[in-house]
Amino acid sequence: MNIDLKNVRPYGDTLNDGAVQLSFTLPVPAGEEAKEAAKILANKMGLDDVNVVYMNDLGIGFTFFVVYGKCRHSVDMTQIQVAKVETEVMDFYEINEFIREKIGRKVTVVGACTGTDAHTVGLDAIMNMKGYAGEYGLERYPEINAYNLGSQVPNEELIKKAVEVNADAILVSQVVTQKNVHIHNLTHLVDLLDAEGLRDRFILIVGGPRITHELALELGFDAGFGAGTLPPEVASYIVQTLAERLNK
Ligand code: B12
Repeated sequence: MNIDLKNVRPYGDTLNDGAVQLSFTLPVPAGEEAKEAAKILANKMGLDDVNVVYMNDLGIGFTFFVVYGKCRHSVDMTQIQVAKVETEVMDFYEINEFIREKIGRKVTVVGACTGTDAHTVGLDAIMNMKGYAGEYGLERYPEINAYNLGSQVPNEELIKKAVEVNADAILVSQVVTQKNVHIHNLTHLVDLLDAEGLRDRFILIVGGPRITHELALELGFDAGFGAGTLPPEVASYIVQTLAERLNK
């Protein structure tokens, strides 16, 4: 199939037909007027041939819609550049073998949900023994010493622990982004590390559903991992980066 990468459009039935499905809720009671409002809104969003295929009265003056339409926009893929973690992802066994061969000692990591953030599920997915989505967490790796400090850890405490156990990597989780609290928190951590002359001592990683590698780099971190990250992706990045630094 010949895809024009300069003009990529959504695909439904035939190439470039622009077919899109969209769902949203409007704060108005269900009815013909609400349906028309949904149509007009979808059209304003860039959809032609809008069809409201589902309307559900949520019972409290709110209505949920599913609409189909044809998106009139396209994107030029050839102009897109995204900062992303480039290291090759290895599996559990390859990572442990890599550590034995290329690093020759155990790798130590310290992780925490910092500031006021109490969302531990994401960090646990990466660090916990039992792991996530069929992948073991870092605590399960025989060649990794993993310290999970849990939730609401002050940046000062995280740094103190990282220094105490001579960590190779610091793993920060930030899930809440209201009022940019994650930006303040992450910037504060980097500032503290800089002030204490410790920034280059650690591989500094941040993860969370709203985190991108690009944002992490902007904030002075080495890498950022977003939604759906798996433990071996993080472990692969840590060990390859560490081996590179040790061999410099
Ligand atoms: C469970 C949950 C809670 C639980 C948390 C329990 C716990 N022990 O974690 C409780 C009930 C305590 C809670 C409280 C709150 N929550 Co809450 N919560 C959620 C919920 C439903 C799921 C989060 C989750 O567990 N996801 C599953 C994990 C596996 O995914 P993940 O976090 O994205 O992690 C993956 C990646 O991001 C990445 N990752 C994450 N961390 C790290 C770290 C590293 C180092 C790496 C490499 C990767 C990585 O890897 C993970 C695996 O792939 C979300 C909504 C949602 N559906 O996402 C809201 C949500 C996160 N909560 C929200 C809010 C607002 C709150 C409260 C402020 C509500 C309130 N007003 O009290 C409080 C804040 C508490 C606090 N002080 O932090 C908002 C955040 C909005 C925002 N962007 O700021 C959300 C998005 C809900 C919403 N739509 O409004 N919450």
